[in-house]
Amino acid sequence: MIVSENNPHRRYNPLTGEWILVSAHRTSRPWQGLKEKVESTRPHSYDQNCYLCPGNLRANGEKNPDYKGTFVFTNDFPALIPQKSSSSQRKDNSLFRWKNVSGTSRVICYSPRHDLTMSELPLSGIQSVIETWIKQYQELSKEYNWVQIFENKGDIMGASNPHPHGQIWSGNFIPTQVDKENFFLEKYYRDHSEPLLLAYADKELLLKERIVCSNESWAAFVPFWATWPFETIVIPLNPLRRFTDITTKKKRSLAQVLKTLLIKYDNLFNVRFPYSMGWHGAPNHIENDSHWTLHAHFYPPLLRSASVRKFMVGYEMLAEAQRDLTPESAAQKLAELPGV
Ligand code: H2U
Ligand code: ZN
Repeated sequence: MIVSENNPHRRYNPLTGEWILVSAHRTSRPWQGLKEKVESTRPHSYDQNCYLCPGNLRANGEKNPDYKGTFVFTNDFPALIPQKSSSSQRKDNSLFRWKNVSGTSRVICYSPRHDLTMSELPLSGIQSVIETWIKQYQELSKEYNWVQIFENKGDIMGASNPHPHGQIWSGNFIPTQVDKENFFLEKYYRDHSEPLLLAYADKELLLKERIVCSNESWAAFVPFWATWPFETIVIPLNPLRRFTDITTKKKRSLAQVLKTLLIKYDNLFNVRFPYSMGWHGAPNHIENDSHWTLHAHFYPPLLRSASVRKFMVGYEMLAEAQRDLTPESAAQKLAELPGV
């Protein structure tokens, strides 16, 4: 280990240029604060009040088809909508800048089953979700610079419904987080002549300190610079810049790694493990994208148990992010758990 684990130290996130404070000794402090509600009953396989179940009415009165696999529809309350005058930009005062944006928001139901989260879907079901992500990405990329595929899972992450679903927001602009990654990935590529994330994954596979699970094509790590207690990053082990580069074989192996990772998450605190997750790959219509590697971030909020979450408050809001549990202990805990 190159850092002294138990002494407070800072780690650098090469994807964002930000530092994080690691104070491992604090995990033993007492907790008398908020305990999250832990769901005690499982949902049924069909819920007549669910706006995502097959055949049901959505909030805007539209009826879902009797779908059998995945189902995608345009969000009835979209954050982004197609707009004509999208290039207009007001800059008459540098303190009050704003831009028009054009885009679209979609919802993707992973399965007709109301009760199964992605970890509980069969491998073929996860593969269908991956195929839907790719198809949506392909279609939306024709028009939009950035296609953000993501999922909020669990009440604690603001998911509005237990029915397994994710979202896709696409727009004609590069969002802030992605712009930051693009900047740092490009800088690393200029300085080292290799993509940052491929170099990082190679090194992690040799070090074996933060691997959660892996196969011949993909690996999940708790990144050295993780902010959330059980944050992970899923990286391909060969060059893949964007979703459309994934071959059939790599779809299968991605489904396997996702399934193992998600089952381990569920086994950690014996709950349907909540998180926000999403995919980052090369933005569309940029001149050079050799520095990009497709990858997924998983940001779970839980810290010590199903009911005690990590809050990003105080020092984190005002100074910089801080974590108690080291990324190495988090990875070890996850690695040791059954993935089946
Ligand atoms: P979240 O669970 O991550 O909030 O995603 C659900 C989305 O589904 C949410 O963005 C949309 C909400 O706007 N929605 C519809 O489009 N139609 C509905 O009938 C209800 C919810
Ligand atoms: Zn449902």
